[in-house]
Amino acid sequence: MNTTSATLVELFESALDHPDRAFITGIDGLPSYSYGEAWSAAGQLASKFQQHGVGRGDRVVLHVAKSSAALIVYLACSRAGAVLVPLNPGATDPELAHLLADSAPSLIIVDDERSVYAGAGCPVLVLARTIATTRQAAPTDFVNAPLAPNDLAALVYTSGTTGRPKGAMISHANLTSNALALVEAWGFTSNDVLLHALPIFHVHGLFVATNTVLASGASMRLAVKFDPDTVLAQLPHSSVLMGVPTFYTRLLGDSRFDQNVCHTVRLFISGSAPLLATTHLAFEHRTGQKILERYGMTETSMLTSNPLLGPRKPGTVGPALTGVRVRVVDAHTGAEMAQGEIGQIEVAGPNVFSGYWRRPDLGATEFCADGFFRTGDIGVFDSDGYLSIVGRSKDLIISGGFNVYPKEIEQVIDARVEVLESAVIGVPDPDFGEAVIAIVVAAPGQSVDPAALRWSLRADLAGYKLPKQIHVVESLPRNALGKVEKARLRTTFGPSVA
Ligand code: MCA
Ligand code: AMP
Repeated sequence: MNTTSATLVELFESALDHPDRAFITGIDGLPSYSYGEAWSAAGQLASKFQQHGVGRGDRVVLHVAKSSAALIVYLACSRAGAVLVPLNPGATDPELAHLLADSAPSLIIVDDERSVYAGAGCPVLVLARTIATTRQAAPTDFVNAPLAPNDLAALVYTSGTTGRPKGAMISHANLTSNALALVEAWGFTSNDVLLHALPIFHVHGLFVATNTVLASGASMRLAVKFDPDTVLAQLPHSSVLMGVPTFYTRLLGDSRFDQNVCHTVRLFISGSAPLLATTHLAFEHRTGQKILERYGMTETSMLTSNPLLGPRKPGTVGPALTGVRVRVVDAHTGAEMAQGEIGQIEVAGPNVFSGYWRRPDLGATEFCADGFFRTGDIGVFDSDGYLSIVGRSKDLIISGGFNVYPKEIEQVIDARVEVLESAVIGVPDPDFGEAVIAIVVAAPGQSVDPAALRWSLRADLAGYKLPKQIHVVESLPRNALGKVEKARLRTTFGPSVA
């Protein structure tokens, strides 16, 4: 298959030469699908989408808990030529209202009816019911909608420093080129069994995990979520685990996790957040295996990876993947830095998205004149061409592998009558890597009750964005230019957080 010009449908079709092979083996009570069954079910669902007027380029919002059926929706969107918009099942109504208004879907697929969906003015389908009825009624000989590799496959929302989430426009070619690069880099074959315990509303669980399986004709054991008991029971039936660092620190915290439990596993992969070198070494000590760390972004899919066969260096994310260009540049001049010198990471390649949905204004700031995308990460190459990420120029907190942009949380907190202003920071956390905390100043004549404020924020913010602690202060420290000194706040409030 041509690595820069395939569609997801072609990737899927290439696995159909063995239709009886397991694609999804459901655990936790989830249904299983062979490749042939998944193809038929996706066709039946795509036919239903068409009956609702969904055509090429139309957005289909998917707002459901993780399930096998949700992955069938992903495939159905491709067969129908539609653009999948996966949303966090834990998103609150105010978060959803923005995402629906911005993505302007033609169809919404949900678990349960909610009044907020009505605002989108399009049909709403309940997933379980729809899958059940389409499997009985709809024809299985669905003819795929016309599709080109540069057509959009997905809009994935990511907040960024501007506060409100924006949709990264990801094409079929972006996804398939990356899937094939990862199959090559990680040696995936049809004999592999991926233990899938990641959420599927984001790039790691939805694209990295699912597409490497699809592109190699492998199979996945699909768990509803990461749970140590489930993972320990399933590892002996698996050959690969993909996770965020919290998966690995939680496994290491369980005395049942040892060499025996992982004797069938050939590869443990970590990404989405920095894996501490100490975790890498503790893991090797416990299991005899070295975690393979890689680096990527929503906008770019995967960029670099430690090698399957060569040395895996703790604290690095490895060299660039095949076809991906990564450079480290001076923030002011744009000149490329020498090896060993720290600078801004910029990337280009068939995997890199085309821009943000309905935000052409961001093109000039996010992309360089020669097309490289500015990641906002700061890094350095070593003499072997391995990249290390040493910081971020963007104000971002990564908690348990989820990105939290302080601006978004600050805007919600600042809108409370009792609050004058707030600053949201990330502090070291042994479980989530970083934890979100908020420092607030009460409005004149008002007082802030941290517990009550935290409780009220639940109505507006998904669980992982909720500050784990709220501290009330008289005023925020500011520099001469009036900018809040977050580094000082991190020093003051950081180390004491459990
Ligand atoms: C859950 N909570 C969290 C998080 N997850 N808080 C902070 N950070 C989190 N990541 C909240 C819950 O709402 C709950 O709040 C409380 O913490 C306890 O939840 P717990 O049961 O411990 O959490 P969990 O359900 O076990 O989830 C932890 C998790 C999960 C397994 C680490 O967050 C996870 O699966 N993370 C993976 C994220 C991921 O896939 N990222 C990829 C993004 P309360 O008690 O107040 O109700 S894609 C990406 O980053 C790029 C492309 C890349 O490179 O991959
Ligand atoms: P997201 O916006 O969820 O796609 O997150 C992308 C960001 O996660 C990147 O820009 C990095 O800051 C961070 N990231 C992903 N993988 C790693 C890693 N292995 N080490 C450090 N940071 C990472």
